[in-house]
Amino acid sequence: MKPTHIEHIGIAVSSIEEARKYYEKVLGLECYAIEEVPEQKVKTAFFKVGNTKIELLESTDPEGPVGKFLDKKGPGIHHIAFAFEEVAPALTEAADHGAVLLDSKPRNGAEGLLIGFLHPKSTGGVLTEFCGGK
Ligand code: CMX
Repeated sequence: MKPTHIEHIGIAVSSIEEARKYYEKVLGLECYAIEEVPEQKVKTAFFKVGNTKIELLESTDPEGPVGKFLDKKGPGIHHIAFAFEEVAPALTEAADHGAVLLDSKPRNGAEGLLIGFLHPKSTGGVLTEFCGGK
């Protein structure tokens, strides 16, 4: 099962208010949504670039996934998200090929999409998200 496109690239930032200046002033992109996701312990800001989005991720808790990432690696690319027509079979197929699932079945993510993460140790060091429908 092939992804249809890169849905978004997640970028860990220390502060959305600071980081958004680059995307808005240098790249000329428009922030179309800012949303807190308490269960992920992040605040997010979204920008569209064609069919793909940039998701800025600011931590709301040092013990959350982005808080720990920032502490260890500093700001930078946190994850890449691939879009699939159907997420559940894509996750099953990835697991059959040796990927380690952080979500054994899809859960609800932003913008009404289903999402599931793959452990970076099983994807060449890149935290990977599958997202899409069904
Ligand atoms: N990219 C690449 N490697 C990463 C990583 C990332 N984003 N986050 C952690 N790692 C590495 C760690 O550096 C560590 O490497 P070493 O063993 O070489 O030191 C390894 O993965 C395992 O780290 P860990 O300490 O066992 O695990 P963590 O507690 O840091 O958790 C992870 C890592 C990926 C399991 C966790 O962050 C996770 O479950 N992520 C999925 C959910 C998520 O990231 N949510 C935030 C975004 C939500 C959104 O987009 O809305």
